Amino acid sequence: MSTSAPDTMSASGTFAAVPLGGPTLPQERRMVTSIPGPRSQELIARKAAAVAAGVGHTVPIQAVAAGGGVVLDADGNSLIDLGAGIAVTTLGNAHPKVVEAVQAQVAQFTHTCFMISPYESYVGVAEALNRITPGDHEKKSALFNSGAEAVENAVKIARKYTRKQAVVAFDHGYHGRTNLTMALTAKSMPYKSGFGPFASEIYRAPMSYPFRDGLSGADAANRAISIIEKQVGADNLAAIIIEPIQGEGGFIVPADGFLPRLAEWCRSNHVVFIADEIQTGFARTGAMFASELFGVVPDLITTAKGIAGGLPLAAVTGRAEIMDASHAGGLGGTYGGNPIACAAALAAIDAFEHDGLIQRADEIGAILTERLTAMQAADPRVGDIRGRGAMIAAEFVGPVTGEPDGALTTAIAKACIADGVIVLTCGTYGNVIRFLPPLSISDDLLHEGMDVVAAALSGA
Ligand code: PLZ
Repeated sequence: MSTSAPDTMSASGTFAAVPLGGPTLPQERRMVTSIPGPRSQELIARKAAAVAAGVGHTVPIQAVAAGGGVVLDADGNSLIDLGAGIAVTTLGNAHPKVVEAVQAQVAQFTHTCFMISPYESYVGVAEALNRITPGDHEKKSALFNSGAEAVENAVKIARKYTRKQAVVAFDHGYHGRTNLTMALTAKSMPYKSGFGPFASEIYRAPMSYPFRDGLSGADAANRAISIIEKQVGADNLAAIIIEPIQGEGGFIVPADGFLPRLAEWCRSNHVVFIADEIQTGFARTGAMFASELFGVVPDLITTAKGIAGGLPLAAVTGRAEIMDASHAGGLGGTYGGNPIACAAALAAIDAFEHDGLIQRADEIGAILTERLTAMQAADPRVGDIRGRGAMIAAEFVGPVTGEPDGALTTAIAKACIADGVIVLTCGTYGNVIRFLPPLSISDDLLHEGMDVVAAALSGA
């Protein structure tokens, strides 16, 4: 790690010479100031004065560029990125293919509204999603702006198709912050507290959480199905929605057999099985979609985050007969499938399909797992290590009690950030650190990041 000031900073303190993101940024952890440095502090103060207090932040820096495996701040610090903007810049920030596609499109036209004057890139993204999502049945897609909006629309579509109303979501599930998706989200603080009343006809079933419930997939599925049958009734149930690996809820990987059994129950009961792959999609888990890892073919799948290399885009993709149940004009939105976001998505999907990223996710996962396993062998506070591909987490517990240790987790995350490594926490009990690096990170940088995590753990 170099501590000298970056040669890219001009006398006036601007970053004229810093390449605008992309893999040409120096791939190094470089701490020039403590975090936050003076320029970052200035921005954080302006933020406090100008931005609503409810919009939080995890890393107190002013980001000025990002690419490969680093985020640069305005003070010249270069932080190792193990969060990818919450699983968004899976390809790497400002990926050259995405930059090129966006630049070409933005100079051509920025908006017509697809519902007014359709354009090719929207249709191209729909075709690509229909092709790469699990299952070889006939599929259709609709595009939106955010994950929450995609989830809202998946529920609309399922209700219209089944002519039923109830929706089941799962313990620890996260589906967004809009009114309907808050109702689907499990955790009260910070997502729901004080923001009710919530949408009606939402019910919650127990998740398979092997580390805490010890149940087989079949037993966990039967437990959930029994509750659904008793408390909701298949006759009333339009859909169940589940993240194949839960994201915000703690990177919970269900036991084998859990998802297939639920999907099969849905099929026999005219209930739409919705896989929320907003966090797990697009090579993140070492498969194009995590559903594939569990052998399930969802009726509907929601995607966002990694889909467009950082531009806001989201989608619902699924069985044509379900997707087509809505009347013309029933689905849409002014910006849904914006042409710049669609151009970015076409470039991103091309990279996901052709640039070896699925394999890279597994390589990154192997390094993360090996490093965390070594930490666990030396420290019983590392209770569980889980995940797939480049979506790996460690759950921290009291070594004797096995109780969640949120305070320890917060302390480790804070120490990592202070030392120039961006990590994110998650979990119902706030006791999970999740690792979601961009797949463009180098092995060396990833190892250096994990060295910092290991030091933070032993110091905490
Ligand atoms: N479904 C599975 O992971 C977004 C939220 C961070 P939006 N997760 C990050 C936060 O604190 O707001 C997410 C997800 C899953 C839905 C969503 C919602 O996606 O694009 O944030 O609306």
